[in-house]
Amino acid sequence: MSPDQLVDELAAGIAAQQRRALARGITLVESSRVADRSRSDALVERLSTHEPRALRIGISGTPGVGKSTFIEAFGMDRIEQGQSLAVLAVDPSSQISGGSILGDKTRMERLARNDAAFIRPSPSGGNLGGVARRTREAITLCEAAGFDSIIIETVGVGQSEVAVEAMVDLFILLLAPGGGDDLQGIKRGVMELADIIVINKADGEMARQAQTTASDYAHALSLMRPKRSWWTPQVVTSSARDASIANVIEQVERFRVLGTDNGEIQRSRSEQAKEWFASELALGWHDLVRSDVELARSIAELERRVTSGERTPSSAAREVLQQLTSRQPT
Ligand SMILES: Nc1nc2c(ncn2[C@@H]2O[C@H](COP(=O)(O)OP(=O)(O)OP(=O)(O)O)[C@@H](O)[C@H]2O)c(=O)[nH]1
Ligand SMILES: [Mg+2]
Repeated sequence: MSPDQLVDELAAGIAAQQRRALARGITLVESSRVADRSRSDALVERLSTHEPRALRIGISGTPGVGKSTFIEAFGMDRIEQGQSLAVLAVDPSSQISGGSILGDKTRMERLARNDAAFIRPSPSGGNLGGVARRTREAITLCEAAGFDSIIIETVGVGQSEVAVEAMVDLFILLLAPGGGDDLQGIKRGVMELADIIVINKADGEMARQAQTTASDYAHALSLMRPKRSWWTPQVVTSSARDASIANVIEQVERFRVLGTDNGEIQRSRSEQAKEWFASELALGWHDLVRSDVELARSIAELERRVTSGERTPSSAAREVLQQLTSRQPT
């Protein structure tokens, strides 16, 4: 099969909502083979739309806080409402721990068996930047395959939340009850990313503690500058065990309706696309320099001179750019 035929076939299959084509398409965008890159770009370009179709939801939280269990409950609820969803599980620790993929499969048992759901673990290869790059494209493919919601699950390790937040419409942070004064060591910067903070496992003995924790966070949030002009971050309690995730669903729906009606979800996507373009350019620049021995050597030499004070940073930078622009295209 010629490369073009492959792209045609996958694009048609994905648009026709075929699982197998979607899975193969995601494998293609995740491929690190140079030869696959242009096909993958062609496929993504073919399938991207400017109009938001699905709601893209990021869900993050520390290991064991209940992300997978929550997503299963959330997903089953959506399915009962006649909707479909895709779950992309990005695990930045997968190389070290062997990943939570097995755990996720068992904890999302009902979802995994349901035809209205599509679950896909994303290996990170230990490179978070790489994950972000490919996960965005996987989202595009899932959206083209017609899912109503796309969930990106990531284990919170600081950096991963930032990467995920930049590719979703709505960011949910799951926290455990308790934690006391230091607010569970959650960095302020991560809290600021959240549209909805869920105090999870609000059941049994932890139910009351969860309420206190929710008040603490609501107070902390009220002192921060809200991320969006049109949405005040919400703090809600939730329990997947008691099947009481209605609080969260209500807020997600409110967000979806508001953000769709006022056009802000669309606007935020345009902004994200612009930033994505900038980061692709920066990454491309890195790749270019790394693969060009002569240029890399010259930069290393200029860096040495800048460090020793023989050259100024700006003139050295200009020299590199001049070298680049004076080249004959190969
Ligand atoms: N009491 C209670 N326990 C819960 C709830 N949700 C999840 N758990 C339990 O918490 C543990 C971790 O749940 P997971 O859903 O696997 O958590 P996770 O955040 O996906 O974990 P990782 O993927 O390993 O980061 C399991 O033993 C669950 O049974 C809840 O709402 N209430
Ligand atoms: Mg999990």
